[in-house]
Amino acid sequence: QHNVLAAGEGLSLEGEHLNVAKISQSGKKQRKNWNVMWSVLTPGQLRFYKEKQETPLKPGSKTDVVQLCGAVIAWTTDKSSRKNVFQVTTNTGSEYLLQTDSYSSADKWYNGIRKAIDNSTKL
Ligand code: I3S
Repeated sequence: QHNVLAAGEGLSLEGEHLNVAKISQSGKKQRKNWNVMWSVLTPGQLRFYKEKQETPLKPGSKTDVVQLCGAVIAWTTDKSSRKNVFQVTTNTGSEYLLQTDSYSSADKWYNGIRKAIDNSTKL
């Protein structure tokens, strides 16, 4: 059975500043450090840019590319005192907290990332 889905439909979110804290890298816990990142969701990846105009391949780029295939997403209330926090855990054991004060914006990103995970995981 085929799942009919227009290419990229509902799977991309372009450009918004989100608060991001990477709390684990390859299964190793890291000190929580919130950064404002320009966030872009594409069908299989979540990208965080330090600058809005940053080009991905610029040398010394702070861009972080989160592979969504096999990732897990969940709202969390016990990893931060902030509101509207959700966690994305990659299949390589990196953990990111994402947050924004606007619930509607957080919910939009949560749902977009959840769909992108579902779609990249079943490919
Ligand atoms: O889970 P924590 O340690 O309470 O998280 C806080 C720390 O990351 C803190 O940084 P310092 O450890 O350098 O003070 C941040 O300033 C806080 O924002 C973190 O707590 P929230 O509840 O904002 O995630």
